[in-house]
Amino acid sequence: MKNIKFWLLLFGSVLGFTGRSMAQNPLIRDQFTADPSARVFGDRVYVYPSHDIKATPGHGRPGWFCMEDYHVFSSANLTDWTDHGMIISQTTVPWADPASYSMWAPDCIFRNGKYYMYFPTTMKGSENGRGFTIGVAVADKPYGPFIPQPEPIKGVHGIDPNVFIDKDGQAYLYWAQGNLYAAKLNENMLELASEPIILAQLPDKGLKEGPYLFERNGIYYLTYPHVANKIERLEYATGNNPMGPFKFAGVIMDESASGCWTNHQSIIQFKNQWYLFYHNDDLSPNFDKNRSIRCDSLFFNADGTIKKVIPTLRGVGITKASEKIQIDRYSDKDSTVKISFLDTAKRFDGWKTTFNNAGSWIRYNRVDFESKKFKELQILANAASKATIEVRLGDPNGRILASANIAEGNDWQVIQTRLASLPSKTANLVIVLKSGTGVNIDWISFK
Ligand code: FUB
Repeated sequence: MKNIKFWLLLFGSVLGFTGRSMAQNPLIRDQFTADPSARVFGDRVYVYPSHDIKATPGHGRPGWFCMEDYHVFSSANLTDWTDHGMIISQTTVPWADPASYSMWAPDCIFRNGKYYMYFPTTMKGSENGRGFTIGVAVADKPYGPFIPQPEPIKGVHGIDPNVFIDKDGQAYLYWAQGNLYAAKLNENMLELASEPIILAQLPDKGLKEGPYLFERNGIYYLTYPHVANKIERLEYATGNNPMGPFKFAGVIMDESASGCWTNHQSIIQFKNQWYLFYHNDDLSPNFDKNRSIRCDSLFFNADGTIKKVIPTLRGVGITKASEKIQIDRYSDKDSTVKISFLDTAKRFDGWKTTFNNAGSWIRYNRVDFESKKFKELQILANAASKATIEVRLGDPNGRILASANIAEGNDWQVIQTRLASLPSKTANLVIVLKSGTGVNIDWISFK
């Protein structure tokens, strides 16, 4: 068994697998992912998330987080994501309990030609999977193969490791155990170089975890999820030193509207834009321990404070007009348009959009027409009554690009219709129900 895992790890890290991943939220649609730690390495963004799975009898604790390994994902454009496969498993870390299913939020950083991945889990022999500690695995490439160190980092007890290297080369390790902790790291990145301190002057009530520190224009931003009310929201505090003191500065993202109890963030700048990576329970709305990672743009005010990020389904990527455009990952819609799973028993299949009222609309931004001479619109749809759908440019009264008639029937049909006009470059599309009712759309596409 150990050998099979080893070859899978090596095979995955060398070849890279492309899973179903999209230019919208959630980013990954063929497995559960959480706690995204995003990093810019070279000209790509790498995301190191937790990998939620469902506990099964004898494997993990039912009703609780269950994670046995890590995958890493990368993208050059935040649209097309490559799943590089499994990079660390609980069965290949010498000191870890191979059956604890508690490989929680990780992080990864580059130094002196090596990639250091930090991850929390429980030790062999620990009682009931309690008592997290943090280990390191080292690789020559951001996607592995990662070789775990024989022992965890001495003197660290907790979860959610995060590493920051300051301009002077000093590295710091942050982690959580009810409170947020920090210590300097040795040059070798494998040992503490100072006694851990508790990062004070944050809100003193309510669980805080998931520290993630970054620096911008001399300000050190300590970001963290905090249970200020009933579930976690993302907050930040600022200081002028990586070890603090940090002063509470505001909320980055409010509590999830869906009620997902946890959230967990990382913030990066990529090609002159700042991004917030976080998670929600998109693919598992009834069990918030099977989460999915997301990404939205983040902006600063002139004084360096962070503008609150409103979570979106549209996310940050560009969608090509020739692809299946999943309009259920909309930018805006009127309140009568409903989104639901195509099949609640197969949620990884995705969602559909339902229109019931003439005039109702949904907008999907940033579709790239690649200056191509598309001739036809295709729509995968079904309808409770004969209906007409229009695709317009920019707003519900914008220029008509195409108009499609959908016959009555439960079966999904691909409707093809000639285009009336065509945008030349990136456009925002508005899909409007002209007449009819009970119209479901899976996707639209230009040919
Ligand atoms: O994913 C397990 C735990 O949930 C993480 O370590 C926390 O940050 C929370 O997201």
